Amino acid sequence: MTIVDIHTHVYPPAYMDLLRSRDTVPYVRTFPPSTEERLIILPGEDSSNSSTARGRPIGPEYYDFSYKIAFMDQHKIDISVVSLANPWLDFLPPSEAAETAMLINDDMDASCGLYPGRLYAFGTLPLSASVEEITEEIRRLKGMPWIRGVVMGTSGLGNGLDDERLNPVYEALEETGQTMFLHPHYGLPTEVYGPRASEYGHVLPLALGFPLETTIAVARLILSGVFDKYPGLTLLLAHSGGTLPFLAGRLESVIAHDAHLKDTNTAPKRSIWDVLSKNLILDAVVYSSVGLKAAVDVAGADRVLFGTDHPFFPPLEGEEDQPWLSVTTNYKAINDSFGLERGIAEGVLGDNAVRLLNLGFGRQSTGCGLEKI
Ligand code: 5CU
Repeated sequence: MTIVDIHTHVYPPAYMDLLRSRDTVPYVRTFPPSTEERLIILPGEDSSNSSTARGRPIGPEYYDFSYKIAFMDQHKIDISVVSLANPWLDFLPPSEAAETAMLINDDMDASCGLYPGRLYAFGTLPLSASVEEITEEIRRLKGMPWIRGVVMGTSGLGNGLDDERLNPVYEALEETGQTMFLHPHYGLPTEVYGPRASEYGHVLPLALGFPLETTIAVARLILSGVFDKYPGLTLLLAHSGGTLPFLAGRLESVIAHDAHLKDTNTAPKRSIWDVLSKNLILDAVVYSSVGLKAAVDVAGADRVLFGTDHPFFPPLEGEEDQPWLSVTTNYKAINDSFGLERGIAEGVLGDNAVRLLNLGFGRQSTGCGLEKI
């Protein structure tokens, strides 16, 4: 069995330099008297007075590829498809974006090459640059040995993913056969969390804001007809598609009842179920068999892929040497859901990723992740 982690992040050294040079979100700095570096990336987390709510500690597990490999070994992961973590290059001035994307992508590809067959990557796009520069980078990525697609947030060129100016980007992704890994960052407007939000740490924005952001972004893409126009476009959705598996029926029904869409003949031509089973791949980063079974129900057992979200959600203090709860929970959900149907479990754990992302076979697993739990 090959175990593949398709949702695993890194901030390569060139990106760390960028974060350390900044003093507005996103940035990395220390808060004396502590000498520990902290990473401040999420909208809203800059203003908290509490040190444990203000960003998160950042160490070499975020930027040193040898830590990624050690984490993989600890958790019996054979292959990882790494991606730059949020907020990618969204915040860069247009004049710096294209060059920085090339630097980061070259760095990612070369780092994967140091561990042949164990690391692949999703590239990063210079989304504040011109559309020509973005599509040029997509075509350049296609020629890189370890790159298998691109990671993207939900803001697109600034107006979201249903922006028609993105059509050349979708066209280039479809044409080059590269998967777009859609990942949240911006969440919901912070007011929805209320005046007591900071008392609740990161729970509301991460547990709910992230998946709802993804759900809305994909719904907008479907409504805009992007999948009618680009039927070969493939998106991998973070966190099992947010709440899309649960709400797909409602979305479909509301579309069918909308007089405006009917009058203007603008309803998407393909059903959501069809898009889910042909254009969307869901990760298995959902931490329960309830969510995982819903993901498999809507996308199909051959389109759900194991992931960890490493290095986010590390063990809390005192548990550093233990297997990561965030990982064992996802292994357990796979075992609880499909332990008796090994073909499905093996597909979700790695075979699907190998096939869909053309990973070839990594070194043989030293053990099945399920045996860990
Ligand atoms: O803990 C967090 O803030 C995050 C994040 O920003 N991005 C991510 O992918 N997971 C957790």
